[in-house]
Amino acid sequence: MELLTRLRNWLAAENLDAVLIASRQNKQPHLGISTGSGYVLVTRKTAHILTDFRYYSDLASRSTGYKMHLLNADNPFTVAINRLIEREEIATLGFEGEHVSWQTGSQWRASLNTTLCSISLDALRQIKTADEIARIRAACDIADHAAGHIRRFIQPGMREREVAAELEWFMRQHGAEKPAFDTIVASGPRGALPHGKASDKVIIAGEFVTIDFGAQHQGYCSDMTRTFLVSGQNSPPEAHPLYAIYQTVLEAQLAAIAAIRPGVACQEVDRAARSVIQNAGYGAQFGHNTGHAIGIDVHENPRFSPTETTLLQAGMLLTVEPGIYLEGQGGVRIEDVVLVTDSGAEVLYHQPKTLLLTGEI
Ligand SMILES: [Mn+2]
Repeated sequence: MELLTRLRNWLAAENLDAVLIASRQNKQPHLGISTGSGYVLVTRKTAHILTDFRYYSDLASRSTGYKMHLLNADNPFTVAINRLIEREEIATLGFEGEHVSWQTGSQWRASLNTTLCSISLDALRQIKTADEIARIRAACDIADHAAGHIRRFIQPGMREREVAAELEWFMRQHGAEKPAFDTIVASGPRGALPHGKASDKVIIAGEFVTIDFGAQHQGYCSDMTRTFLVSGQNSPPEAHPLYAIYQTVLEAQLAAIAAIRPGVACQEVDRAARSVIQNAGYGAQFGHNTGHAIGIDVHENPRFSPTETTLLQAGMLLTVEPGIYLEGQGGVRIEDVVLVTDSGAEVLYHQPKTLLLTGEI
């Protein structure tokens, strides 16, 4: 009931009689599954799930505290909602304007007998419950384990796509429902592409390879990046031409983590990382945010961006992932998921962050 209590406190604060939830991500905590179909309606006193034949019995068996409504040709959405609007005297109804298409919104405005208000439920998802933290922790454990496996697996001569396939297979075998997003494997010059999805490029000895991936577990995501040096050349990691930028990214990543604690503005954490990279002369080669919140979606709010003024609170989970990208040469990114605790930050991964060679134990 914590979820509904939180939502009803929010309804009171927003002066709304009810909220109609249509987005996959905001329905998930109510439904227990991820689906784009169906709706959740929460009023000050009651809660409803409206869905069709395909989901009805599954959702009815999962949910407690919600009245179930079967949508079909005799009871279409508009009729069912208008009946509830009348019965529960809903004068103001919040809906997720950023998730509802213009076409649907226009139709609702024309057909629903209430005043519609565009709202965002993002803020309600920023502080995770103990159950959500446990699920994200488990998703992170799968990724952490997979990072160690894939580092030992990578050999010169493999294609990036083979590495991605092995990584995703491993995560599935260890409890992931699916990858949290398209796996990035970017080797050599492709490392300069921050979102270089795994390609047919062959990985060569002496290249850096950046792997950015995550697991979805029980509906929650992890997100992790490590950059490795591909073995097969005899020179030590310290002799690599990109070693200095690796060390700079690592220093920036550690500085950002050290800045995290409740009450600190997100932009201060971004600044902690960005100033290290700027002072090393690579400010222009770090063209993205330092991190983002994570949960049901891989990318949630708030962000560790230069302009984000949101203050950190215990129970938030965010990534810390600075990088440096040198066009034509390669790149480095290192990413952890961090839980904001009462006194600071807990990093949810245990894999080392020093520059490591692939293949070795
Ligand atoms: Mn990320």
